[in-house]
Amino acid sequence: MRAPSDPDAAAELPAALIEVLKDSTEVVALTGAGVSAESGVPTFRDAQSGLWSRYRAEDLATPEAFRRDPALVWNWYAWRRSLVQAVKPNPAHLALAALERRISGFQLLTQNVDGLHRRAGSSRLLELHGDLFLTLCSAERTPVETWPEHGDAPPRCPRCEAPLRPGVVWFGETLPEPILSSAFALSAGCQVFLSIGTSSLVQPAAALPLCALESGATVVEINTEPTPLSEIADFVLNGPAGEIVPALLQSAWPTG
Ligand code: BV8
Repeated sequence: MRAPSDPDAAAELPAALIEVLKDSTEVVALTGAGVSAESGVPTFRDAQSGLWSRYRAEDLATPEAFRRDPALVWNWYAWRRSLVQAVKPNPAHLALAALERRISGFQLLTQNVDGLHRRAGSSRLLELHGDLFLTLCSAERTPVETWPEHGDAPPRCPRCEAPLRPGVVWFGETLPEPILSSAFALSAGCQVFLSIGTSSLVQPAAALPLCALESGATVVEINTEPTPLSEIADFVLNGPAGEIVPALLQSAWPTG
């Protein structure tokens, strides 16, 4: 099913989808960079801007890049933190936070590290790839809240002097176990799985909708472009998450 993007997105939603959603309480949503695009946060697929335009995100988000040039990688994350601090959650983030208040069995999984779901009010949230605003000692892997600023990039751990690193999961690093197994258990046990604003390319997150599908859930994809998931999802809603997610909330779960 495809609902073309439309100013009145609610009117375009397939009636069969609303029928399924309105009686569903066990709902899992997986979001990717596309859910933050309308807040002004560039997606991983977008070419990077300004002085970062000559780098590909996936080449910087690796332990190898950090080993090779820790200052470059530290400054890239500092740039991303300042960019995210200057923007705000968009209607898609806010609708997902409202959905959590309306159905007790709603659970949000995000690949994003920008913290915008939390700022929108989501709390039943698993951040699969970590958090831009968490800083770790690269040796101890423990959180570091404050550190003496000597102008170093990256700054040093106040406890052991090792370089500090962002608290995110880099390509080639494993996702934190309790979070990953919970994400698969939730996906296997849900009635509806919403895949929102993700290219469905990065593993193991991209396996979550397949796990839901194999367990009999209705899988809905919301994206402005087709992805590898589009061919197997039960419903594909083509359009911006900032329009479609609030329309889904209004049509399927209208009251709080
Ligand atoms: C791991 C944190 C064990 C850092 C990120 C199996 C097969 C093949 C490869 C692998 C595999 N298993 C592991 C790998 C390697 C790798 C991987 O998946 N590579 C890919 C590229 C093939 N995975 C890993 O390394 C993972 N670790 O599995 O450990 C292991 C290790 C090595 C080998 C084997 C096993 C760790 C992955 C986590 C990496 N960290 N982020 C940081 O942010 O700096 S991933 C990062 O990129 C994001 O978090 C995000 O997950 C991903 C980008 O994906 P999206 O979020 O989907 O964003 P993207 O830009 O791609 O797409 C945006 C979408 O939105 C588009 O579809 C667009 O159309 C849409 N859109 C745009 N605007 C809108 C919109 N939709 C709706 N509305 C709009 N307005």
